[in-house]
Amino acid sequence: MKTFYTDAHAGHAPEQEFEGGRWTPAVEIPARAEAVLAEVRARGFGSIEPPRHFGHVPILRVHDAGFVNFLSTLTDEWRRYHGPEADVALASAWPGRGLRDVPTRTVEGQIGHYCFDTATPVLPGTWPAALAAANVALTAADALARGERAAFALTRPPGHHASGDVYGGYCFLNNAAIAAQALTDRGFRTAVLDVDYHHGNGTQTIFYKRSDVLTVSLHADPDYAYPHYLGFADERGAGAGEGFNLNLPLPLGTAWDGYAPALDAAIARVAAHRPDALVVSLGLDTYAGDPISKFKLTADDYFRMGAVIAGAGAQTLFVMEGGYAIGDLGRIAANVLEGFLQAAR
Ligand code: SP5
Ligand code: ZN
Repeated sequence: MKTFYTDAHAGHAPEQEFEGGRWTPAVEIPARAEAVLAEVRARGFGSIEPPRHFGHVPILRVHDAGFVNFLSTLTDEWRRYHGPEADVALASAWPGRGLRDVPTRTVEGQIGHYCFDTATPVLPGTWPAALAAANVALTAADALARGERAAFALTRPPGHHASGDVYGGYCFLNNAAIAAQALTDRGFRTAVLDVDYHHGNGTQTIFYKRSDVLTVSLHADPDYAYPHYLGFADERGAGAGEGFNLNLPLPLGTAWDGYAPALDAAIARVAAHRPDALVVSLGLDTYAGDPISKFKLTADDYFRMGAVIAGAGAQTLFVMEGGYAIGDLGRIAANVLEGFLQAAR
C-alpha cells in the first residue's frame, strides 16, 4: 500500500487553541503526521510519494467558492483589519439564532459565518497546508483510479469537520469528501466510513441530500461529545439522500466489546451499498491513551479494525483525520493498515 505525504502540513503549526474558556496547548500539531510517517516508513508497507497538484476544480466540487476565497485570503484580510502582527485568526462573534447568517464586509463579519468553533486557529501557513492535504487525498484517490487495492493519504490538517462552507474542529478542507467526490466523478460508486472519535459533521452535511455517496460514521454520542450539534442516530439523510447516512453514536468509555458490533453494522451497511471505492476517515482518537477523548480501544484493536474494514471488499482509501496520543499514534495507524493488508490478501 502506498502512502501519500508532504511536509507542507508543517506550515500549519498552531501553538495554542482556545477551548474550555482558555488558551491551551494545541493538540493538532505537525508532530502527529511526522510520528505516523516514521512508523509507516519503518513498517515498510510500500513507497511514500508526494502529492501532485490538482488545482481548485476538485476542491470546488465540494466547497463553496466564497468559502475557498475567504480561507485563502484570511490572513491578509485579518492583518488588514487587526494590524500586521496579527497572525492568529479566530472568530469573536457568530450569527446565532435571530441574527442574519450572511458574510458582511469585514473579516470579523465573515469569520463567524464561515467557522463554527474557537479551537481552530488560522495562521499564515494554514491555507497552503490545507491545500496540500487536499492534494494528498486527491493523489491517493488517483492511485485507486489507477487500480490500486488501497492507499493511505497521510493528511494533516484533518478534514471531516469541514462542510462545504464552514470550517472548525481543526479542519479546513474536507480531504476525505474531496477524494470521495473525485472518485465519484471518475465513475466509482463510493461510500465514506468515518471512524474518528468525533462525528464527521462536515462529511455528513456535504453528502446529506445525495444517494450516490453513502456516509456512515461511528463516534462518541454528541449528547456528551464534540461537535455537540450533529451526529445523532436519527439523522438518516434527506430528500434523495434519505437512508444514505448512518450514524452510530456510542457511549462514553466504549471499548472493543462495544465498538466491534457497531463496526460490523457499519460495514454491513457499506457492503449493502456495493461500493467500488471506500473512503475511510481514519481518526485514531478512539484510542484509550488519547488525551481529548473517552473511548478505550487498545493498540491491538486497531489490527482488528483494519481487518473488519477489509471485509467491505472495496478498493479502500484511508485518509487520516484526528488522533492526539502522539507517542502511540504511528503504531496504531500502522496497525490499522497492517490489519487491513493481512485480511485483504
Ligand atoms: C479532527 C478532530 O479530531 N477534531 C476534534 C476537534 C475537537 N475539539 C474540541 C475537543 C474538546 C475536548 N475537550 C476535552 C478537554 C480535555 N482537556
Ligand atoms: Zn476526532
